[in-house]
Amino acid sequence: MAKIIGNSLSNIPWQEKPEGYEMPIWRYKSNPIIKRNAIPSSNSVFNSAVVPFKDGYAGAFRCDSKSVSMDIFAGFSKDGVNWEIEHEPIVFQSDNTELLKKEFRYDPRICFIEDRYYITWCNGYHGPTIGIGYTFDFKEFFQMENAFLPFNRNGVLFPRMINGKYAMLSRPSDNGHTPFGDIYYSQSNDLEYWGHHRHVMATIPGNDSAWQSTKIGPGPIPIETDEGWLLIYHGVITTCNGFVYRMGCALLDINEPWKVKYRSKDYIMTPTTDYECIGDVPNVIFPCAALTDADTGRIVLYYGCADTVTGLAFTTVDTLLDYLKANSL
Ligand code: BMA
Repeated sequence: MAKIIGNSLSNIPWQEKPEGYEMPIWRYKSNPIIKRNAIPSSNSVFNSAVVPFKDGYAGAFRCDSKSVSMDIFAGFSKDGVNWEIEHEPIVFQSDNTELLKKEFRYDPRICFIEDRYYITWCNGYHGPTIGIGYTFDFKEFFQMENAFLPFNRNGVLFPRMINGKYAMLSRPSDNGHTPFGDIYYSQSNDLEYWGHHRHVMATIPGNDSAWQSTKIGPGPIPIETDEGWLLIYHGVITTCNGFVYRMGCALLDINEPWKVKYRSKDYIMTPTTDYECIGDVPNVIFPCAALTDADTGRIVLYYGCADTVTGLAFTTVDTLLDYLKANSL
């Protein structure tokens, strides 16, 4: 039995694995939990992040508007399934007005570190880069310096310092629908200046694990276990009809997370349902958040479906690690 290092969260959403189901991740039966028109202005609500907050949950939601501009909105839930999303986007405060200029904001992650909730997102500042801000209460939000120069996407913080430094995974990219991309690890003393970059994982060329041959990117905040950091990530293949986004996982060394102990050869989840295969961008599943319960080892994933709606899926730390070890590259 592997152990999740973290809090007990006995009230996370949960459904048992269906009888005879073979894959390591199973879907919530009433998916999608958030529909495309969840707020009056939205065209789509997907690729969103949630965390435990007070006696329920809070989140940062990617809502693309009916003019199809991308922004992030705060939301609240008692049960993690039924969400009330604010009708106006998050407004960040900063003393520096240059920072607040934005072309777009999308694909948020939320990470509680020490005393506050840090939000990272893909921030349009002369192209995509990693924005960072924080909140204590999901009412007031403060923006910090962008972590990197453009171009970068998928900034994902670790939930504690490692070797005395804050740590972040990211995926350097280009200014468009990037046709390449590996995962890197960066370190910081203050969450402002990032360096000591390490390469974590590359795409897999050729035919061996082709679902992750074009680009990969970190998903939810890495889950600390007694065997290492459990990272769930997305992997992309280029087909004659465009990109297909699937999910994989890896186990990273606990003290040197740029060292990969296991990495899934087979994907752990692939678009199969109507709401994953049909939408604004078909055949996309894109995980951005996980809730975990240390007592039971349960993991609840929040993932964007076809760039249109938001789904919920379940697994456990043992289910995922057993599958990973049996199917590692
Ligand atoms: C990526 C990001 C994601 C999106 C995905 C599939 O480049 O823009 O937000 O889900 O493409 O379209």
